[in-house]
Amino acid sequence: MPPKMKKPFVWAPMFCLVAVCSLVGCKKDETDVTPPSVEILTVVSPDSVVLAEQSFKIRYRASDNKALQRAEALVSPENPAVVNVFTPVSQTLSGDKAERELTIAVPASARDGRYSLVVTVFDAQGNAASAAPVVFNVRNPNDATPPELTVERPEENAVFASGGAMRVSALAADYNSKLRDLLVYLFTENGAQNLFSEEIHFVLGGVETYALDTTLTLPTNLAPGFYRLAVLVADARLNQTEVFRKIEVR
Ligand SMILES: [Ca+2]
Ligand SMILES: [Ca+2]
Repeated sequence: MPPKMKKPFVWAPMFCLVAVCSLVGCKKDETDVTPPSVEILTVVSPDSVVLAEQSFKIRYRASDNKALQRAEALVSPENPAVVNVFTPVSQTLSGDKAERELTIAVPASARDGRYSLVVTVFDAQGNAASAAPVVFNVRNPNDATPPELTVERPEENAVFASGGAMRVSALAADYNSKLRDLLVYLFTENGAQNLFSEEIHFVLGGVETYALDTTLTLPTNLAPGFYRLAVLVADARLNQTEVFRKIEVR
């Protein structure tokens, strides 16, 4: 009966596995799938203005059916064109209830505008819940960043006629102290002289972005040759950006 002799050796490992499972509990454990709850207790009102390099505190209350693990505060600008310079703030929690404070520091490079702050709480199983966003304003009185400026028209080396029309289009943006003025100049090739008879000046009055699209008339007495068109934009603290285009008059 040699074949039957082998059976105990085949079944023995499976029996052992079942025995080990019954000892350590291989049946699926009851997993916590209930997220925590969180609410903000001290609210920063939407009209609140926080200066760059200052900080403020926000108090929240959280609870979980089992165990809280951590809280995280994320600040993000409401305007998606603004680069987020805030870093997340994290806080370790324990127990099933917590009432704590988070300190939010406004970076020196934060731009003016509205921001929203979301506090999210995680339990030990990774279930998460977020409180309703808190909105606040940032003002940066130390704006040393010049505006952003892109000139779309005219293109480099575009050709025009003396006395002819020239379409000028540009996009300007400043999210700190905001846009104040936009000027257009036409210089001789060495930049010596502004050739427009009138000042081409757009008063922007504190907008964050401005799209220029205008048609200017070139002076009638331009000799054939190359000229430089300059578009200059200034923010409220007179930081300036200037973009040049070389044009040809034939
Ligand atoms: Ca839970
Ligand atoms: Ca600026």
